[in-house]
Amino acid sequence: MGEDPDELLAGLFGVLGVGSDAAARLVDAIADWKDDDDLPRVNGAERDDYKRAGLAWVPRNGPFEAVEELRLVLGMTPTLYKRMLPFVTIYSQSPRVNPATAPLEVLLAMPGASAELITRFLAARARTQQGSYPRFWFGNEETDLCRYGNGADQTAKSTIAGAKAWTAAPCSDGYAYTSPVGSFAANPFGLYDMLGNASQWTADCYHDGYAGAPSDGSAWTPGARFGRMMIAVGGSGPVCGLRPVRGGSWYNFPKNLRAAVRIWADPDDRVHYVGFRVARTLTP
Ligand SMILES: [Ca+2]
Repeated sequence: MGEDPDELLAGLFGVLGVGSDAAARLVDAIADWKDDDDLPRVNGAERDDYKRAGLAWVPRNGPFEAVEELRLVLGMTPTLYKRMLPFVTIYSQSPRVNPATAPLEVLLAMPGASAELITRFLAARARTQQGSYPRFWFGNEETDLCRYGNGADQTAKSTIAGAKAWTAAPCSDGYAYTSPVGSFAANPFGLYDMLGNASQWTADCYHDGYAGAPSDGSAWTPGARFGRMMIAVGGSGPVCGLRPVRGGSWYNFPKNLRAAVRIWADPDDRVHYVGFRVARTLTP
């Protein structure tokens, strides 16, 4: 969504119940307050208008220095000022909306926003809050892990020498080490072994965060910047040296049997708990 400040303001006034004519006057008056000339916009107000209104002050003709200045803009009422206060702030640069934290009123004020779109967006945003998803794709119970994948479990504890002290799932999945593909229940997409058994190589280059990641599900390879860990292990130059592995393995305890948990590894590494998934692109 675009973020033209005037459109954003007009939208906010609309959400706050201001009629469109009054909103247009306020938007222009606020712009006139900030711009450095004395030429009023079509619906705006400059020095002469303030004088004609009998006010003791004139527009600043510069950026707002405090949000309280809004009270002085011609056409602003104390009631409206109070109502818009929670949704406005003074920016040193151009106004921006942070969709991750913006309240409903501001989201609705964004150009192109519709109630339906914002409702869907808020539902999606709520799902990204901590605790809004289960630990595992099938729920939260560690005792269910043994139905859906092969992790460090009671079988491993009783079979593998030195595993007695492992933190393991409180159930037996029947396999101490790797298991044949498809030994456990599939997920709702029909995919097997999405947690446990062997951790999966991914095509992504390792990044230390998700900012800038592709949103279409494609591998994050071009222009890979260094993650902190790549620097820590002495990587040099813009290469894709480390790649994430995900999903956990027969060797991992419940905390790490999740797709969201990733570790990095060098593609040259050969580790007994890391494998790869063969995929085929189907044409409809
Ligand atoms: Ca196991």
